[in-house]
Amino acid sequence: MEINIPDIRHGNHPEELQQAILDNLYYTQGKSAELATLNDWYMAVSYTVRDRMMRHWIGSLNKFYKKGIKIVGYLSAEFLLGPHLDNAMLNLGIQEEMNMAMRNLGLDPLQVIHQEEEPGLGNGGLGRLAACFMDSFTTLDIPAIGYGIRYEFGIFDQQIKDGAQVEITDKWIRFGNPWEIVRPELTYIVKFGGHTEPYTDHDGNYSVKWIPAYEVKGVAYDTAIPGYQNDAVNLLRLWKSEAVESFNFKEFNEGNYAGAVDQKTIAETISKVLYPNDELDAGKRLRLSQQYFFVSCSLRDTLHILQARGLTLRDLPDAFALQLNDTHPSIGIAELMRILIDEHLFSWDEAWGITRKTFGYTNHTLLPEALEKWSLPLFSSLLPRHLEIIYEINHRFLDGVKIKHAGNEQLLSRLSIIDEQGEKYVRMAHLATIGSHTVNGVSRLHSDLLRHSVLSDFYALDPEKFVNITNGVTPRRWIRLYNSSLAGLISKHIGEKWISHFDTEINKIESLAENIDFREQWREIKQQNKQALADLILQRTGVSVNPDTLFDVQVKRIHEYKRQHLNLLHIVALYNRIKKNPGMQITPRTFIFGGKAAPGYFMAKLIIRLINAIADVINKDADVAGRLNVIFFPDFNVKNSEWIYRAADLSEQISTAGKEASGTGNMKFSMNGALTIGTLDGANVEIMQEVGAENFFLFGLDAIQVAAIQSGGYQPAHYYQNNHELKEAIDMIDAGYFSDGDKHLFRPIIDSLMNHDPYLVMADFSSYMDCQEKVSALFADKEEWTRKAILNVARMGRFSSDRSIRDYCSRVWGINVVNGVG
Ligand code: 26Q
Repeated sequence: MEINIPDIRHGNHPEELQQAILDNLYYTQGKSAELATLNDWYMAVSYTVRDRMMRHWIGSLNKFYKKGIKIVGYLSAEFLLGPHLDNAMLNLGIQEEMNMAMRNLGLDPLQVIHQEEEPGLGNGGLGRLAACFMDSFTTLDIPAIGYGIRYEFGIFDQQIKDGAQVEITDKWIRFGNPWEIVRPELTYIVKFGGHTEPYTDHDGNYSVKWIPAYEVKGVAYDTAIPGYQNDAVNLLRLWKSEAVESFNFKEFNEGNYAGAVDQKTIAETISKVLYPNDELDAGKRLRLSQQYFFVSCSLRDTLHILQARGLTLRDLPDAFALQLNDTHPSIGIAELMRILIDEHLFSWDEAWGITRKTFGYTNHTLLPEALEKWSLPLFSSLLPRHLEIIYEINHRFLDGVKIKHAGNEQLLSRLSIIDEQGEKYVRMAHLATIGSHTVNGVSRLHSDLLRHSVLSDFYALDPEKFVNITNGVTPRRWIRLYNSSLAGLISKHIGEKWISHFDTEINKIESLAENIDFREQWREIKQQNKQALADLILQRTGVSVNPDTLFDVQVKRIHEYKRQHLNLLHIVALYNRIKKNPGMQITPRTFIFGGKAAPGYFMAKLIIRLINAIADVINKDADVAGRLNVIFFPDFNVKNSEWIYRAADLSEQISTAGKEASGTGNMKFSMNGALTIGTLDGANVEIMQEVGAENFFLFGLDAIQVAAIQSGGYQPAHYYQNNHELKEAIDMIDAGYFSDGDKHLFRPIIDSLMNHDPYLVMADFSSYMDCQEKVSALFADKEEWTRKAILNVARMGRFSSDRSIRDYCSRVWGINVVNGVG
């Protein structure tokens, strides 16, 4: 049936758009233009843009139901998308027209765009990676569905009160979300708890029935992810938990009925809030419920699509590639086995073959405290049938290992999915590794460390299973959208192809590094970006900073391993140098920090207080005025980052070598023309290799030296004794210089540094200081600095998430990418 879509919903002339905005305001929202608030206008504008995606959206949905193409199911507990509106306008190619339509209505387009509250459905790197990958999937025209959780409250908003972090609930859907479409007809029932009962089926086979204690309903909420000017759209399908209206009384014991009201609350709690921890597994029941909830809905959904395509369960590995974004969705391995065996009566071997061919596992961390493990009592009380299946997977896996390694009990206990030293746990990284066809790390170094540390026994058994896929970020959001002046300058010289073919095109600006006019324009843009950030800093913090100073920026989650306190020790040492020698020549700097601390992470929160304490003293001290400023930029998130990356001169990537799996902020800075000071950690190693060691400030111990020092009786106090600037800085903090004489406040940081220093801050201090000297010297040479900045951008092609996704397609998913090679 041919349906004529009225112009009002797809015309792209400014006048049509203007009329469409009014139309949405009136008919969709029931508001008159006279009474409309800024938020009403934002909603009307967003509906108007969404209408323009609908044709592609529906076209893409149809594509999911076509045979013969493999769909990627990207399973992730987090998607940190950032604001939709500007991105959607860019990708649809209607930015100018929409801006004109808004202006014609008397609206300020920037105000409308900045009205959007971002969906902060992630903690940091891992969630943002998922968002960049969604952008790349669609831009490369690869059919993909992102599966996750529609948290009612995303990552908390951060306020700073008296120098300390205060967490505010993130009420992102308070005023509605124009980008999602709820599908009340698309729901799945998820079971929890209870017990299992063996029985014999019609054919006399041993079977198991799971009798759950309660059930929860998952409702699909869809958001369109548009590709960059290619008419393609993919789907982000997030699940909201709701109580099932009617209980299946037969399946409930009489005694359980009274608990039905409690169960309703439990049901609605599951998708309530994002856990704000990253890199720390708390082992909480609700967290496991969240994971199982979204994975169960998502698997059922893929099987539904499979069926609708006229395929059978045996076709699953050819029809879908399911990627596990860390272990958070790894319960999916046991769930797919359960569905195949208990519900569809597959043999174990056949089910296992299908499962192993369907899943791939991406590891994002080596930190022991971040590796997910669930205590057996908790696991069996929530997912009794899955635990039985995991035992069976483990049993069969270890039996296989025994064939070659009989009697090696230690090896078997190291490989086992069940950790049996002391209290017993399910090790999710082991389940994910055993149940997947491919395991990948997120940078070359990280993948090597995976092979030779955490997963070394698995690597020895099956080396082919392990690959590296270095992370990347989307140049659409991170350059074109969030540094539009620089994007304009680049396009003026090499055209616009770099936006969709960054990896092969951006090096065309390399020769412009030698062009003095180009360098001049480049600097002008950087200067404007710095001025804009300075204005925002004044507005948000009340501190006035000078855009002529070197903007030295460290923005990322606050973590001891990321070593924000190493940065602070450098600042205090510089401060002391000036105090002792007020007339000295130094390169004036503005130090900018930003990042959230997990609410329960005491040391991280104390580091925020220390940053603010040091900022307070330095910003008020007339002796250093104009030469040193320290800023803590509150509430660092995707939206605020628009102002920050593009304004940076220097990018701080100073984690202890071997601890940062990849880092992606490092890529965003470098792509926006900041130079990096960094350790040989994560993707820094590859960034340095690409941009050239002469265009990168390297310092510190490497991962091998770190391991050696740590195993050889490291004594941090030794460095304190032997470096007077370090001693002085530590002593000042300890003596209460930055805390009005309070000697206790920062004692835990000092104690940790002096007695344990697990992240080798003390050992790397002098190398860091020396390297910062080189930074200061180079910054004084504007032309040389600019030349290096341009070369950084020109050589960052490899760090486009388009390249990452192509690598996944060829090395993990077995997908042929049509769009793409240049
Ligand atoms: C686990 C259990 C319970 C509650 C929370 C969690 C949890 C949540 C989020 C554990 C880890 C995370 C996030 C981890 C993360 O963002 N890792 C980062 O991933 C990036 C993308 O690969 C890398 O670039 C970073 O190096 C890595 O730190």
